[in-house]
Amino acid sequence: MIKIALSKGRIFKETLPLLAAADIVPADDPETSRKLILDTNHDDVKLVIIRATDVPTYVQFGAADVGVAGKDVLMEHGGEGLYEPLDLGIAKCRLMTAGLIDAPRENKNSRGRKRVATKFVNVTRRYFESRGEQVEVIKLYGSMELGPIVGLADYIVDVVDTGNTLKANGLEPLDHIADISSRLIVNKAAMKMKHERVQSLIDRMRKAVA
Ligand code: PRT
Ligand code: MG
Repeated sequence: MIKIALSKGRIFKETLPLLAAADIVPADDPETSRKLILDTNHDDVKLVIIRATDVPTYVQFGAADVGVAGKDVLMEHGGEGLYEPLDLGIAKCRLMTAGLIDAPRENKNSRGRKRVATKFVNVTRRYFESRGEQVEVIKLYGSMELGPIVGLADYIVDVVDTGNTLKANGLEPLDHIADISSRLIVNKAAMKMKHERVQSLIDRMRKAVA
C-alpha cells in the first residue's frame, strides 16, 4: 500500500497531471466528495486529503508514505523525518514581509520591538534573527492582511502570488524571504521499506515535471 497525502485546492489540482503521468488517477474529486481517503485506479494506492499544513506531519510519522507540500509549509515544519526528492514546480509564490502602504510602522510593544503577524512563526523568527532584528511574532491562523489594518501588527509574513490581496487591503510587499513551490516529500522509513514503488513514483513524476 502507498498512501499519498495531498491538500485540496491548488495543490490537488496542480498535482493531478503529475500523478496521471505516474499512472495514478483518483476515483473521486475531493472538492465534491466528503471522503478523506480517496481510492485510485490501483487497489494499493490511496490519496489522503488533509489540510496543507498537516501534510508534513502525516508524512513524518508515516501516516502517509508520500506527500505534496509547499516549501513555505516545509520551512515552517522543519523537515524532520522527511526526504524532499523533487521540486514539482507547482503552486509557485513568494514568501514576503508586507506592511501598510506609506504608513508609519509604529505598533511596537513596550520594549520598542516591531510586531509581525503570521502563521509562519518559526520562519519569521529565523528570518528576523538572521538580520539581527528583534521582533515580537504574533501567531495567526489566517487573514494575516488584517493585522496591520487594525493595528495588531506592523508587518505580516505571508505567501504572495499576484499581490492583489495585499493591494486590496492597502498593503505592499516589502522584503522577499524565499521563492516557494510545492515539493514531493517522502517518509524516510518508506523510502527504505517501499523503495522500488516510491522510487518509481518519484522517477515518473520527475519526468512529467521536466
Ligand atoms: O487554505 P488553508 O488554510 O486550508 O491552507 P493553505 O492556505 O495553507 O492552503 P492552500 O491550498 O491555500 O495553499 C497551499 C499552498 O499553495 C501554500 O502552502 C503555498 O505553498 C501555495 N500557494 C501558492 C499559495 C498561494 N500561491 C497564494 N496565493 N498559498 C496561499 N496563497 C494565498 C495568499 O496568501 C493570499 O492570501 O492566496 C491569497 C491570494 O494571493 P494573491 O497574492 O494572488 O492575491
Ligand atoms: Mg488558503
